[in-house]
Amino acid sequence: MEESRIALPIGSPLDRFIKNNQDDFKFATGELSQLLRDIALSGKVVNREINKAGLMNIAGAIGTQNVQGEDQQKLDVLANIRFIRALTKGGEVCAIISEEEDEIIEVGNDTGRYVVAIDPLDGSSNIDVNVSIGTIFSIFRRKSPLGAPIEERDVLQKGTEQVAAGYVLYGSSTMLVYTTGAGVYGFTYEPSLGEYFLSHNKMMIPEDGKIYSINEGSYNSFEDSVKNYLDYCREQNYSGRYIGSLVSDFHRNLLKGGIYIYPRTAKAPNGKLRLMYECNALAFIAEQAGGMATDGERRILEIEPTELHQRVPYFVGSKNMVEKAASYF
Ligand code: P6P
Repeated sequence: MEESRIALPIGSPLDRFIKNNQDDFKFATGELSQLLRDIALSGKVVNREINKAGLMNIAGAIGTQNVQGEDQQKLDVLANIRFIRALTKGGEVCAIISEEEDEIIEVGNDTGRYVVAIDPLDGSSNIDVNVSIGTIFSIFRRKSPLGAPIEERDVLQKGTEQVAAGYVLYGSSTMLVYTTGAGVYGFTYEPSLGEYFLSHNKMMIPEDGKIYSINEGSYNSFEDSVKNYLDYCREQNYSGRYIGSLVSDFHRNLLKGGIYIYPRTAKAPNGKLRLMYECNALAFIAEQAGGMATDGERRILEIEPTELHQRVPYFVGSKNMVEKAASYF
């Protein structure tokens, strides 16, 4: 096999890619570069800590619960600290909302023009069993004037107001996938060089797929519309693939085609996933890649948030599959 087929040319490093595509970001390129650099750097640090979790006493729960009432894992707390510290030091952010924090974090940068909504480490209960996990982030512009106190309208913004969004996937390789509204780009981290390199240019999700991701253990409490769609998936001989880590399931479906569903259940009457720092970001990515994201009836990006940790039912992935699922509502 000639060398070129196994030694693929290395893609652009992240910084150079952002500079080369500056027209894609309607605000100052330097601000986006700094924001993505802060997130990318935190991703490198968290990646290192995840890779050593088995060797250092940082796996497992720490005995506290977050605002969601979920047991906090040591790496949840560590990742939360890393991202908040990096975004604060970067100077571009004025406020952060995080899955791990009850309230809005005002970072004290009065000149910061951006607000970041983040799930520092989604799927963290999988850390102890060495299953891939991820960080999910959304970036908004603040609405209130620079220097003025942070207002609720700065953080509770519809998904359509996102200026950028993405995720870091700590998998067999660590990847940063993001969009600024001009397509979806995937960067693979090369630890030996400490750089992310473009590996997936202009990612597009297949319009159709044969993979559905849902926790069928909750089948008995699903609405009939969801049960009817699952019956359809079985009739079509689709494959059920559910890692229990949203970013991993989403990323596989983005590459191969598929649908991820977290519907209303008895335990989660409004669904489990959070609008502000899980659903909006992946909905933005999905739509930019030609896919769709709804709560079964409404476009996710159009949902007006009413509270920081609001949950919504979630259907995201290949356009034709999400439309088919929605046809049962
Ligand atoms: P369940 C992880 O806690 C998470 O937020 C997603 O990453 C994942 O898809 C889902 O919840 C798993 O939830 O109820 O199926 O265990």
